[in-house]
Amino acid sequence: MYTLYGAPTGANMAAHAALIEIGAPYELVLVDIDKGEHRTEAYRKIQPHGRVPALRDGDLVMYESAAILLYLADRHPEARLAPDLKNPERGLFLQWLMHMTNTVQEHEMHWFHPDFYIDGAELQAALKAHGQRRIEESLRYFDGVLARRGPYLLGERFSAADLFFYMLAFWTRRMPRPAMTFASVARLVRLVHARPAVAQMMREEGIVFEIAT
Ligand SMILES: N[C@@H](CCC(=O)N[C@@H](CS)C(=O)NCC(=O)O)C(=O)O
Repeated sequence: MYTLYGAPTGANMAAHAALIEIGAPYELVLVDIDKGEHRTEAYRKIQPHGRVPALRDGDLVMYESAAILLYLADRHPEARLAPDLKNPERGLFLQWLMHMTNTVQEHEMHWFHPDFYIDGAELQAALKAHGQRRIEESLRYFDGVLARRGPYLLGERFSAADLFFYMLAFWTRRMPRPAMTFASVARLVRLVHARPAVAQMMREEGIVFEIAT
């Protein structure tokens, strides 16, 4: 039995959908960020940095959404969420997952939370604008990759990396240039959005994301 700690629309979305794809029993524990539950001493014993998500699997407690996704994919090879260790596609899978978490997700953080990085309204506005430009550059880049060898990040094969991509794309929905305005990105988002596991994840988190499929 897994326990996933998360907040609606938080960085837990991809791991949450993966748990459903896998069909493993899990409990979703919602952490109320608005009430500051993520900063309590009790929650910091689970996630020392006061962030969501975190995953409990027996004695293991771990965090970082991409690491959780990889862990789940590897623990359940039958769900085919990641190419296996001997498959050369594994390299690309890792590349996309790492690139998304340490580059694209970071630009999104600059847009959502410039206050985490720098003090002063003017500097924060500049960082936010910079983040926005970098996100758009990333989306344009992914759009080209997916146009050439989509519809998924690994071509014809769906993987956990697509769940992570979906989460990042979802977060852009209120940005000046949302992911859905890039044709091949939108095609991937629609495919992932149509998966029953993703629909269930959205229901369980109480998220409404209406896109034409
Ligand atoms: N790199 C981390 C980032 C986690 C993260 O920033 N989570 C946000 C929600 S999306 C959070 O907990 N924010 C609360 C806060 O930082 O105060 C991951 O992907 O797990």
